[in-house]
Amino acid sequence: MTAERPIRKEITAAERVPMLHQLEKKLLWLSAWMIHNANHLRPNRDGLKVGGHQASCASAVSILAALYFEILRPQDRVAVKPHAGPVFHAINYLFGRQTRERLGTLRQFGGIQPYPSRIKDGAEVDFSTGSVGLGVALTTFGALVQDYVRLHGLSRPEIPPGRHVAIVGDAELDEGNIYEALLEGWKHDVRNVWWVIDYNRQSLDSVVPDRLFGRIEGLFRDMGWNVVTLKYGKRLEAAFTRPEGEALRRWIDDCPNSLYAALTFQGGAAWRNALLAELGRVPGVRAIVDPLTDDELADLMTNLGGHDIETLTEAFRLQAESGDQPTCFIAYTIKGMGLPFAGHKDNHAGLMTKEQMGAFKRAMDIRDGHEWDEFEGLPSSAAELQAFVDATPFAKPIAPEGRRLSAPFVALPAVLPAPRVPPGRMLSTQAAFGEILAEIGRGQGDCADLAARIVTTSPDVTVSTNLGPWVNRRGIFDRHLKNDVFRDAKLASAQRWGMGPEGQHIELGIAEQNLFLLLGALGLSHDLNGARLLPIGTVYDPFVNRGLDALIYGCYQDARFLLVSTPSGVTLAPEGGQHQSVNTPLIGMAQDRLASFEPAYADELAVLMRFAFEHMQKPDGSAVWLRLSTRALAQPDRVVDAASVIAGAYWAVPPAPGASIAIAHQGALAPEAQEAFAALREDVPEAGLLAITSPDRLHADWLARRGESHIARLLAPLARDAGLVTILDGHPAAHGWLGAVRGQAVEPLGVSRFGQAGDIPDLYREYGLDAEAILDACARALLAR
Ligand SMILES: Cc1ncc(C[n+]2csc(CCOP(=O)(O)OP(=O)(O)O)c2C)c(N)n1
Ligand SMILES: [Mg+2]
Repeated sequence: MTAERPIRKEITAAERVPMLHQLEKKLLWLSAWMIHNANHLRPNRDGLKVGGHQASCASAVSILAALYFEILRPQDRVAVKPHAGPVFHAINYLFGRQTRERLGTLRQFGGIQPYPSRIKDGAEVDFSTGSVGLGVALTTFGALVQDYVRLHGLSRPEIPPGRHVAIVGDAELDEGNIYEALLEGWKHDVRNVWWVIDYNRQSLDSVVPDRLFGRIEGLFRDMGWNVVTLKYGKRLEAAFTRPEGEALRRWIDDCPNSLYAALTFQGGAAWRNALLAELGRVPGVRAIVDPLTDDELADLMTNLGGHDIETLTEAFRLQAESGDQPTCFIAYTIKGMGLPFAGHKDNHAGLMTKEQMGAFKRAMDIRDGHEWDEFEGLPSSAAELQAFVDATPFAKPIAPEGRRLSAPFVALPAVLPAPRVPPGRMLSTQAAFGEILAEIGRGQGDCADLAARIVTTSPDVTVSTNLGPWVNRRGIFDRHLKNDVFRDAKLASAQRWGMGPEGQHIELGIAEQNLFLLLGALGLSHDLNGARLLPIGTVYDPFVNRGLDALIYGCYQDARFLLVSTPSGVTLAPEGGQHQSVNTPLIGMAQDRLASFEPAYADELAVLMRFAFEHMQKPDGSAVWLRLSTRALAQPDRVVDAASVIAGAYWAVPPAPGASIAIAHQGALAPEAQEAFAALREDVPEAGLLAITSPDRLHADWLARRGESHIARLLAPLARDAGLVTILDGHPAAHGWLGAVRGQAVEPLGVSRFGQAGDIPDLYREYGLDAEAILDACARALLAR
């Protein structure tokens, strides 16, 4: 009797290759099977195609196998191209971090998402992907944030710095945000990033893509990146070294995209015909081609770098050993490699038929009923393979709590230092924001912890959004110490901007998508670095739209940040229509995981900033958005009701019971509402004046609690048929819904057309925002009763 063979832990690189091959094969099977199962083996109740991307998965299995089972370390953080989601989950399954049951739930309600999702797929997902280009760029900002955390001494000492890796679909390189991120990464000397491009144009080097790729390669190099091109695998490289093998290389190099793809799809006989037609008279090529069967020839001709485990692991290892320069790997692949539609141009959404799947299953040696088995159909024993997987570096946990790290709560003062406002002082919310932040920036007393964890950022609007005084106190972050030349030369400037590793403001170029990607990365630092940051990003309100997809993406990842958008609305008057925002209050209401506010006064702002710092840290909290203004308002002398400001509204002047009308105002239009209210009161003394700080919070609370909601209680004293005149410097639909709370009629005032240059009196008149327009609306509301 032979005892069970002992499993050797230490095996050589050469011995590892066959094991990696087997795992690669398993990933190909499991990803295809997950998608097949979702489409063909679950009941379909609505007749819709379930979908999935077997070809995109097949394209990336070798790259992912090489990375996860050989190269990645626990501290590395990865963005997997969206359409390789099933491969990612199959990998976690082999690591024992995903269950067999869940593999069967791909694209099912409550199941595995089509594209890796932090909030829905759990702790193994480092970065969500789906909107192409964003996940790739996020790795650059993730690396920047890791640098920031380490240089500020906030990182966990037992966790070494990780590499930020993106597995990139080649089409993602068409997204402009990629190039914005490359430029910003260069400016900040971001290192420790790898982008591995799954270059599956299903062809090699027709003239156009080749020249295009030359360009892209050049772009990466210009930005200080190392570029490693993995075009051919070991077997083709070996063939090229044989006598006249260079002729074969030239032929493939020159083969147009479409022809290479078509031959890949057609298989060995077609390869032979094409080769013999052109190279049949080259004896060296005949010597390579003739001894091979059709299948062997097809294997050889499709032996590209991105499908060759040895080529991939060697290149990755070499690069990992040679330092932390950002590196782009261009890995040539075939879309659908190993599947019946390999190379077919229409294969992106293609699914194997039941018959094709049957044949594939037989070829993979999978027995009926064993489709989900971890190591079914592989030559090595399950025990050997599991031991191999368990001994890979990535199998070790990054920390006892798992991939999602824990980070303690940052202590906050009971109240934030509010600006000094002698009654009647004129102050805008934007100026107040600058003052509050600068005061926190002193880092005194109970603000010390808070000041240390705030990190600000702005896309070239730092000074014009009043971050200047904070930056003067806390400095600009730079990996390298740099002097302020103006200060050294004693040239007068209000901005004293020293730069160094201790700085707490990250200055960005003007691209707003980068702002939101950076806020996303900073806002995940507690999870990814185990160090909680309180990021604040400032931007002009209209240009939130310019970065909107990246903002939504940040929210989708559950990143925690404070967005301060200012100035806003037509109130910024002389700047004109492109700088005047209309739709942003509606975005604030509609965006999940983003609590949006628009305060009118400094005391409200101080309450909301404190709320934000707390809400950003709560497990059930979210990011926060404050829409501010440059219009200075006379500050009230009062003690504000913090809970109501946070809930979204309070009565500035409560109505008498049964009142027939109320005016509700938001943000910088408070004076117009107050003026109109004073006039209204002369005729209707029971009227009320409602100050709204957040239609978003009011609306969400109303949806959740209806009659018990904050707004329902606020409106309860008014008569059932009372009129509500509402006003904000933004789209009136933000308030239109208030009529549904208790069935009262609403006259919503606001802006629904592009703004234009002018002064406030002219613009408020033109857009119906002045006291007269409010009184007209009151008259209409009262008449309509
Ligand atoms: C911003 C965005 N636009 C469009 C899409 C729809 N879409 C999904 S995949 C895809 C092409 C992906 O090609 P590539 O990145 O090369 O991936 P692969 O070939 O590896 O499947 C497109 C346009 C998307 N997901 N995101
Ligand atoms: Mg592609």
